Amino acid sequence: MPIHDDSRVRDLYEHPAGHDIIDKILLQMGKSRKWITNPFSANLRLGTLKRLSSKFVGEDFWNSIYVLLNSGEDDDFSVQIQDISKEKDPWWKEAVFYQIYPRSFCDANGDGVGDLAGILGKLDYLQDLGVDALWLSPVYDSPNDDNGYDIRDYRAIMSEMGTMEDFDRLLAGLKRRGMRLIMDLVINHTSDEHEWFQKALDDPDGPYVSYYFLRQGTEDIPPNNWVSFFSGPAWRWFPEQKRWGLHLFSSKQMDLNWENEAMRCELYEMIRFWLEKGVDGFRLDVINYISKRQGLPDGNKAIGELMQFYGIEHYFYGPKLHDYLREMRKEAFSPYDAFSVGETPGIGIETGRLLTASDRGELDLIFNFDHLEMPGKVRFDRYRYDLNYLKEYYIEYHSRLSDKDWISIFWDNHDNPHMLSKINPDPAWRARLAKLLLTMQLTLKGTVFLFQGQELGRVNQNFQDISELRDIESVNKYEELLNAGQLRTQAWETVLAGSRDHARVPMPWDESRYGGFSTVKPWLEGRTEEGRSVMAQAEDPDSVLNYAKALLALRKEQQALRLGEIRYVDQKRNNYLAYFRELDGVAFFCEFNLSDQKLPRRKLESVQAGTKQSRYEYCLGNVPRYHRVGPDLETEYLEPYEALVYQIS
Ligand code: ISL
Ligand code: CA
Repeated sequence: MPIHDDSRVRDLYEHPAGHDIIDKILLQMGKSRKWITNPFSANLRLGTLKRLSSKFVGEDFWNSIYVLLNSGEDDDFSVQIQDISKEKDPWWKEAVFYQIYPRSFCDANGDGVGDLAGILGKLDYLQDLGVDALWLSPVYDSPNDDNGYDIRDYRAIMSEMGTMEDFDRLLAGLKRRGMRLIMDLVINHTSDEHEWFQKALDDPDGPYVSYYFLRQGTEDIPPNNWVSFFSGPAWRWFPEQKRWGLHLFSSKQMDLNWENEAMRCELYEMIRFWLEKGVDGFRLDVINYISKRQGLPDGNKAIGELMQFYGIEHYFYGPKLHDYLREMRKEAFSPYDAFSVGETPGIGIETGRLLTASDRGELDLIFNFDHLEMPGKVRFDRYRYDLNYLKEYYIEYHSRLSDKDWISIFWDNHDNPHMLSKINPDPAWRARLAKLLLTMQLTLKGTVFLFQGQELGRVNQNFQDISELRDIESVNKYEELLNAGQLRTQAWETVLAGSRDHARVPMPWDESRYGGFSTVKPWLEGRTEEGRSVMAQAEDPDSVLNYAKALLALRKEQQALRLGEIRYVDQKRNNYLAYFRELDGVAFFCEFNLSDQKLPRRKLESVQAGTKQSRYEYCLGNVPRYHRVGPDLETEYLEPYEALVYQIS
């Protein structure tokens, strides 16, 4: 249904993309959904709202939103596509993935950079931990302007990572252990050193020019006002060619033009090359950015200010996104029954469902990022994250899903400081909180993606100075803040709060000088902490590592924890999270204290509503005192950050 001035706010909120945009705006402003859902607002004509808000955002704001909403071709759930996965519960729904950031995992040849041979040497560790599949951040040939997210050659291995033989050995090692592998597919952009881009520069009339966005012009005015995620304009001037090239990320990451069919075909062929080798699927980098609005119009000012990036409304959910994804699935993924998880910054619940519903033939899963920061906050803010928000996020998310939807569950990745540190950096709670987060992650309903080191309860680093950071985003941002007139101390505070390098410091394997990661100074140094290494934790029965193993083993044993329905109880109670997971008569009860204070506990009967069984058997918890069955469970308090899992019979 088209959205126009005569539509009501209610209509807008019923439109999938409209819903997500409103949610995003509210989130960004730190406002509650009640702003929109109360009957007065819901009934408001958009034309009226436009008039009322014109003073703040200008008329253009609403026109930009209309364009965005009315350009999607299939924005409803009625489109049902061929190519439905045959299985009702494919393997990836039950899997626990483990993300490896290869530069920082293990360095086998002593040059300070992690490599494939290093990963190969740790496969027993990973199998023993109990994960089912690995996701490798990029290991392709790259000049490493953005640590491999700038690919020079999709079919070659980065020299620092090793060789194709190392890769084949790694894949074989995984298969032998019954584990799977997904790779990182970065196809929104390539390195400027990629052969295609080089050819585009060399031959201004040749076929490769339209593989990218290269626009003729003059040096003083870029083609539009879009900005890069890594600071500055999204356009780079090529003086020899007198052309501007679009790059949403670093100036060495040139955006590919997906309108070009030949380019798309080459990508699909490359995907098949890896699937032929036997990889099980891909994580697709910023895949929702691949379709840019025709003509690349200027970004709306109000939207730009609100979202902090100009131009975003023209590509975060572009007009041909669904078409491209379907084509790619058909041409490359389906023939191999390969798995896909899209990294989709800015995509909300409803648009996410459109991208992943099992009968739409697009992606299998996405990463939705709305839970990583509290409403009104961005990654570079320093604040305490309230776990009650995480709870509300999942209650809402799960309530919106149908049988055709499935979601991913993750707290950490290579682009974010650790969730644990945001919630409570006090070292006294570190191990307990790490265990609580793992317990939630492994018992909520969805596919789990762990990030390396989560099993150790890793936290943010106390980097001292910008010279210690390596990430291009951090380095550019610091520069940008100084140029904008901030003091060094101020700029540093900001960068330190949000730097992606917190997640990228090397894994600590043992207690030696460089943590057993390498024999020499690593490419990015973290502080060594006594007793936190894999080796030390393996020996400590109460360690986060051993807890993680027990939890993974429990999940592996219990189908109800993987596929079971989720039913939240006592939802309104602050600082308290509780839910049942149920499948074929097997039930689990998970209970959490989300605060650092003791929480008076309800009698179990009061939360049992709807469950006939009554015997609660303790399975696991992060406070060692509930090793009992039956009425003893009715202890009066939950300890700070306590997490408990019971089986009910
Ligand atoms: O860190 C961010 C920039 O502010 C995120 O928005 C991040 O860039 C975004 O989630 C996309 O991330 C992915 O693509 C980037 C790469 O740098 C990230 O490491 C990758 O995960 C460009 O390829
Ligand atoms: Ca190395």
